[in-house]
Amino acid sequence: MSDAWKVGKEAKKGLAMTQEYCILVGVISKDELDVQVMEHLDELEFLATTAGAVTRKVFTQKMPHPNVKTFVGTGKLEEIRDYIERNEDVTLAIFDDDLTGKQNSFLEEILKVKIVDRSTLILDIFAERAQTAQAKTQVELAQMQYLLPRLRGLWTHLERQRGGIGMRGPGEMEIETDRRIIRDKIALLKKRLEKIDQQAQTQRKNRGELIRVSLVGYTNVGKSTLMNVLSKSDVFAEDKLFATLDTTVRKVVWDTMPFLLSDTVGFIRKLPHHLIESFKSTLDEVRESDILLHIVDIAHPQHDDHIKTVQNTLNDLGASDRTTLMVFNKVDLYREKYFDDYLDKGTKVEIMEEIREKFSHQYNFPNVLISATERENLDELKSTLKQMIVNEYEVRYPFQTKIW
Ligand SMILES: Nc1nc2c(ncn2[C@@H]2O[C@H](COP(=O)(O)OP(=O)(O)OP(=O)(O)O)[C@@H](O)[C@H]2O)c(=O)[nH]1
Ligand SMILES: [Mg+2]
Repeated sequence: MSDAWKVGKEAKKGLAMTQEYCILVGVISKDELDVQVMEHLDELEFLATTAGAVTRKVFTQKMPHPNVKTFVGTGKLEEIRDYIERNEDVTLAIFDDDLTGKQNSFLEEILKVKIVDRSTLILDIFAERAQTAQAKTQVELAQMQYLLPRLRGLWTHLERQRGGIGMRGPGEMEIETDRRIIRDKIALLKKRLEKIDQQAQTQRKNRGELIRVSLVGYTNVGKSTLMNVLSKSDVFAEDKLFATLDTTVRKVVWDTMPFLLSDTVGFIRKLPHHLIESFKSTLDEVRESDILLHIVDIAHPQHDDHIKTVQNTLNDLGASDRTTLMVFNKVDLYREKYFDDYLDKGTKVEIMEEIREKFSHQYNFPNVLISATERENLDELKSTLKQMIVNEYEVRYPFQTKIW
């Protein structure tokens, strides 16, 4: 039977997901290495894939900073326009840096395709992934706040489309009206969030005096996978960015020791500022944790950069002083990528020990190397974490020998 005969949910879903094809555009500044930029653009491509678009071509240009009007130089813009004209299936151009309203409408006029910047793309993915009222409200708030300062530039474009002359007066007025609508909406969303936050706060208080452990880290490093392994739960994990948006908290009991384990949204480079702001309440779980498990994808070539991004974000949240265990995950993938068949087992073990040693010097935290999917070295992770939790309980309840 052909697909056209399928009715109901499945068919509808298929129709909604008509394949979009895109190009990516990035500017390389002087102090960035080419390989670094290519990896950043790989990440942008991964974001595009997560949002459902297939990347046709990547354009880069070396310049000190993006052009205020055209983003890339005029020659490069011509090249991009030519490409888009020759490839009719391309309907979307994604830019690696944030665009002003003006740049956005100018580029749209020249390239005649949908223009999306990095923040908009991330916000779009977040909007699609948001499940709870809290996440939905947070994303909408961030979207509105992102839009507000860009409104004028976007409007100029609309005015021109309508003929311009004679439109300036009403146009201005409409910008003001739109601004007011957006400001009102922002105020409303903030109020709604406050209410949700209060409920969440009460919930957190009701959880009593258990030690709280949070999984933090860059997106797609395996936080949810580890959450499932450690708490035997069923949290959504997927090889896409931002699989998790809402915080999940589970009570875990090891032997007789109870604690709370939470999994939360992953971090990423250049995470839109408004998004961090509006996700602050979701991230309260991190801020109020006693122990952080900082998960790192050791097989990712940019893992050092990822660690820095996570540390900076934790710093912004005021959670950088927390007791931390660094968990280097995906060692199986690391071996697959970097070890050749001729290495004997002993050498492999030695290399992994050296890496671990290097990390211990580089970061002032204890660490373990594991594979969450292959369940490798989980005993060491568990016993190290358990000891850390016991220590926290002892600090909190110094006069009790065993509080659980
Ligand atoms: N090879 C390998 N893959 C892993 C390992 N741990 C997780 N993965 C895979 O990595 C992908 C991302 O895992 P998630 O658990 O969704 O990652 P996350 O950190 O929760 O991601 P976000 O919620 O998107 O921030 C999935 O496809 C997992 O199967 C591991 O130890 N080895
Ligand atoms: Mg996750």
